[in-house]
Amino acid sequence: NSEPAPFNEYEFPLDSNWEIPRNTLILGATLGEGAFGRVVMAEVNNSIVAVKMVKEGHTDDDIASLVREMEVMKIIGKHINIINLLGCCSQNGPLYVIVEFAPHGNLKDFLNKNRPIKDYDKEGNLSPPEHHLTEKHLISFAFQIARGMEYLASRRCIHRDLAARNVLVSDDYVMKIADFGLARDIQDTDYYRKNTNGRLPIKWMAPESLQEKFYDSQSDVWSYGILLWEIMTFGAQPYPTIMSAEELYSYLMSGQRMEKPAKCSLNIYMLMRQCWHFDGNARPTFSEIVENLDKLLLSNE
Ligand code: ACK
Repeated sequence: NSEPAPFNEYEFPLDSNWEIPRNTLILGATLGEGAFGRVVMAEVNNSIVAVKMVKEGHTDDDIASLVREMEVMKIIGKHINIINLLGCCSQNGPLYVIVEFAPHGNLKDFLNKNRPIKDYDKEGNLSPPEHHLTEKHLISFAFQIARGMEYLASRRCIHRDLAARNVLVSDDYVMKIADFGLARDIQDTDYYRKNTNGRLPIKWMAPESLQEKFYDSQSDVWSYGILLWEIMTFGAQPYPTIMSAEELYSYLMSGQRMEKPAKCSLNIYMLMRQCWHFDGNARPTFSEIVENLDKLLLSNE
């Protein structure tokens, strides 16, 4: 004599500051699926939003992670260079966490798509692509991400997985840091495995994170340096020949670092190298990075 399954699997406390009536939300296409959740495009009050939810076959832990992510976003507050929380549907049905929609997808794919391609005309001359990204665009991307990270760091938020794949591109080339509210189980050995795209997330990790699983804002700065390298290479793979965490750690221990990308000014490369100081305290803070890039942008005008 089994009980019928309840319609609502879970109950959440109502937070009237954020609750959006479920019937005002029109769900659309799935944008993608992450480790524990799904992101769906939706419309609410004539604007496009992104909705985070758990997948079928989720566990209680998956629900708890989504709730935690939402609560972290509430506490952190708004900034132009992060994906902001817009609201939620938490009553009488599955939990929907409603966030800003970024129409141009993740920064890595965006950079790959906008890679400068050599276009030869009939005479065999090189012609510039119609709307190509200039160095100034690239530095502005880096500046905006540093601003978002400066804000997160000021709110005591450590990202732990800052990479171009976790930055989303909004209209007018506005950069928005995503997934900063995710609780990352850093004890999880899966973190050292290749992700679904075959990338090793270890390549963004600071030595102290690789070695001792230690994370703070200064280890985020290391990852920011790798992200800066991704920007200046239009989304290339860092350390293409390195295959394991052990190999990466000894490479870094011996003082080796990635070379200056071909189309990268010395100023920006110097900033990358500062972010890759073995000692976290010797790396610049996000505020210092913002200041540095602000000056570079002004001098580039
Ligand atoms: O990397 P993507 O193209 O961008 O694929 C993932 C997928 O959903 C699963 O996370 C995309 N995505 C996540 N959040 C948003 C958002 N707020 N706006 C647009 N796309 C998003 C993400």
